[in-house]
Amino acid sequence: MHDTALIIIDVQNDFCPGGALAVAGGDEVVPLINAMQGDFAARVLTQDWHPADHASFASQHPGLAPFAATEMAYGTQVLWPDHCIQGSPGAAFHADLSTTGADLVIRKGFRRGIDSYSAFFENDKTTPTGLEGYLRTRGLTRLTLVGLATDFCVAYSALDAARLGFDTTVHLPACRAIDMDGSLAAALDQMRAAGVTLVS
Ligand code: VGL
Ligand code: ZN
Repeated sequence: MHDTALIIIDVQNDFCPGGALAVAGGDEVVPLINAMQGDFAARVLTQDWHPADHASFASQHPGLAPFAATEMAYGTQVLWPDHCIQGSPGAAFHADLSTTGADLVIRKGFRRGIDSYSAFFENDKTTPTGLEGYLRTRGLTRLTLVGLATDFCVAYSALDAARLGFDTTVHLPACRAIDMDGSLAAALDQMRAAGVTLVS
């Protein structure tokens, strides 16, 4: 698979059991992802990387609680518990995730006023992370996505990848979801409709 990159989304302590925004079974993806890494021409890690006063944190919105939705300049935003604060242990990759073979680490969500679920664009859907150019200049036209969380950062990344014309697969056994208010089912439907291959 000389043209296929493995995109490993946000396998960080805060998304694993015991973390600030724990995803059920989040740590279970680690051995699966480690076993997959050698099968790809490139490995890209993403890392959610927020300033302590990030606008996606409910703590920045007096009167609003985590998991409530609010309107931002760029659209509806779910408010989260404080998580993945730059340099904190929660923002570190899971200790057992193999990172030595990574070709690239993309950090996202580092601007205070805007969240970034997707590995390609911030939540305004226009500010790029640079990942598209990196993949294109390396001739990586096919992508397999794994990691956390299926219904947020994995889905947003897969939908952008498909829209950009990458041949996009999500390998669901190596993903886990937050799944609030039907968000997992909705994300799976959207990905299918966008032509993303879902492996289960
Ligand atoms: C994520 C919510 C907030 C994710 C990141 O990685 O799916 N979800 N920040
Ligand atoms: Zn985040």
